Amino acid sequence: MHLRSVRRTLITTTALGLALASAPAVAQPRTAVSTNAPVKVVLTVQGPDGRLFKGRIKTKGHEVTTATGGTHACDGTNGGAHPSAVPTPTAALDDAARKRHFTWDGTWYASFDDYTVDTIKNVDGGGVAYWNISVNGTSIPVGGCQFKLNAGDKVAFTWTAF
Ligand code: B12
Repeated sequence: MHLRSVRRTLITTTALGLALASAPAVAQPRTAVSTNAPVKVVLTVQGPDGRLFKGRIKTKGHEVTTATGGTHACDGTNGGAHPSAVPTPTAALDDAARKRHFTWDGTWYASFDDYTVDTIKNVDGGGVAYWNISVNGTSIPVGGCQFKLNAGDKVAFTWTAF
């Protein structure tokens, strides 16, 4: 009786082990993956005396070069904001500048791993204002190379008095 019980337990355990080993892998839930595929956004540059630029720009995160700040990544990985490259506001400005042949300049701050955008089309803050960066009407809480853009976003660089 005792032997039969042990054998039954062994058979059940083996069968269970085999069933688990051959069970199909449990499907992983799909999570939103950040990609650096190009997105189209609407970029506006609003200066002190009116609009300096408005257009639809195809953009992705990329390395940028400024006269004052040098060459650095501007793809959302700045400051560890995103684990992989994504489109960003400052990269969108850079794409617009290259495609529509205007200039911008920015200072690199290693402490933030980001630029401040200081001059667009040779317009600076003149000590009384700065270039505010907003996306869909909201001022972004991080630098322009750290914020992730999505397709259709409205990106604005607005000359704003302190
Ligand atoms: C004052 C200030 C500003 C001033 C700086 C000029 C001035 N007249 O003083 C102005 C108004 C220009 C400014 C702008 C912005 N700022 Co600011 N600012 C500050 C603040 C309150 C104090 C900085 C300071 O004086 N430190 C003391 C001095 C001695 O140290 P410092 O290193 O020399 O300071 C310089 C830098 O901080 C730099 N700076 C200021 N803001 C930013 C933002 C970025 C992204 C970078 C790279 C550098 C930078 O300007 C300072 C003066 O030269 C900090 C908050 C804080 N408590 O640190 C936020 C702060 C640095 N700013 C911040 C942000 C997000 C911005 C903007 C991107 C906001 C926006 N949506 O437009 C813009 C920059 C836009 C652009 N053109 O690129 C964030 C940065 C967060 C991050 N991880 O990137 C902070 C930390 C506020 C926050 N959200 O918590 N800012």
